[in-house]
Amino acid sequence: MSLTAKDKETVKAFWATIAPKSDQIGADAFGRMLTVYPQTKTYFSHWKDLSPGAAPVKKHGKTVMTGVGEAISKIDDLTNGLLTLSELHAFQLRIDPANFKILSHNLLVVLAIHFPNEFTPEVHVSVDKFLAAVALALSEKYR
Ligand code: HNI
Repeated sequence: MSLTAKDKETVKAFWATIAPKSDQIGADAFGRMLTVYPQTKTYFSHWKDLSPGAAPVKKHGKTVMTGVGEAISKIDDLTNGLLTLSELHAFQLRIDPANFKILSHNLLVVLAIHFPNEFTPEVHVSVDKFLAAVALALSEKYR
């Protein structure tokens, strides 16, 4: 299931296309995750307002997108590139890695909504593979 050169090229080009809307995509995907999969809210119970559009939800959506952007820059070696982030989620935050898949799914949904023309079946496959590889790399430190 490794990313081909073509997948990497497709992901990079698509990410460049969505870059201007990155903050909004992150906020929408993250807010959607909290609403549709309420079990994910347990990690953010220290926030006052967990509803879509709330300030901390928007801010963290942006943070996650920065992480995804970093993953793109390390796309050739995600395991090493995301090691620090994996350690943070595993040891400090203790995020159940099942949640990485849930967030990835929500990101795909929001990308499809915002970019109906650019999010072609071909892009869908490559971005899905990329996010699965990111989730795997983030899960690295759990074993
Ligand atoms: Ni995640 C913090 C990236 C999935 C819960 N997360 C971060 C930070 C980045 C990040 C970047 C900030 C790190 C720092 O401060 O140094 N997270 C990512 C990425 C993904 C992801 C790239 C998946 C694509 N995180 C998730 C998921 C959950 C999650 C699925 C829980 C459901 N993350 C957190 C929590 C924090 C966090 C909790 C700390 C938030 C805070 O500020 O309190």
